[in-house]
Amino acid sequence: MTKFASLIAAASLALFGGPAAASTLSATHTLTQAGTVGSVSTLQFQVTQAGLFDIYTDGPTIDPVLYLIADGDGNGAIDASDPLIASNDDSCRVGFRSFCNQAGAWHNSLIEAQSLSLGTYFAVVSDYSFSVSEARSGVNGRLGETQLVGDVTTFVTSARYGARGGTVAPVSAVPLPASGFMMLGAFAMLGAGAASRRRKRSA
Ligand SMILES: [Ca+2]
Ligand SMILES: [Ca+2]
Ligand SMILES: [Ca+2]
Repeated sequence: MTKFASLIAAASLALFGGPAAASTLSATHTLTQAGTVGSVSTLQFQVTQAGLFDIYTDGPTIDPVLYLIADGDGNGAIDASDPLIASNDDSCRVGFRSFCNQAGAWHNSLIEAQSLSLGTYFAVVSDYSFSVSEARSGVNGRLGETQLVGDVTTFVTSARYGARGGTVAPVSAVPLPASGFMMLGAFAMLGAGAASRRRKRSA
């Protein structure tokens, strides 16, 4: 093991100490201005073994509010009928300083010792104030409203719970129809450009 790799391993143990079976995943998003789709961070994950989890934010440049929503109908998107499991505004676990008020005056969010059954969930984060209806819509506020922007990392981990902890697996990002169509359009234009270049070369 290289010195660098052993440092990484030590850091992982320090952060997520506990049995090797512990399961952790995270995602970092850069939140954009109010009223835009990027104003909300959504980490979609799958519980592959039921058990206890902590869901929390780390080192934000925003004042996060966190919602945990289950994908009740299993369609991969957040719907009005998908149940709200838990939420938190300002909290952090004493003694877990890696994510407790790391950014100074700003707080983090923590949903602690949450029991989750098999299924798919969304950990949804944005800057205070952030309502559950805004969480469901995927957009916080309206254009021009004051809202903090910047990075926020969301963690889901069973590291503290040993055999009572569950396991999680990542689910690919929630599809965004509008940007998807824009990308399809861009690819179509690229294709058309390549075709016209081919025609010019063969002429
Ligand atoms: Ca759903
Ligand atoms: Ca907060
Ligand atoms: Ca709001």
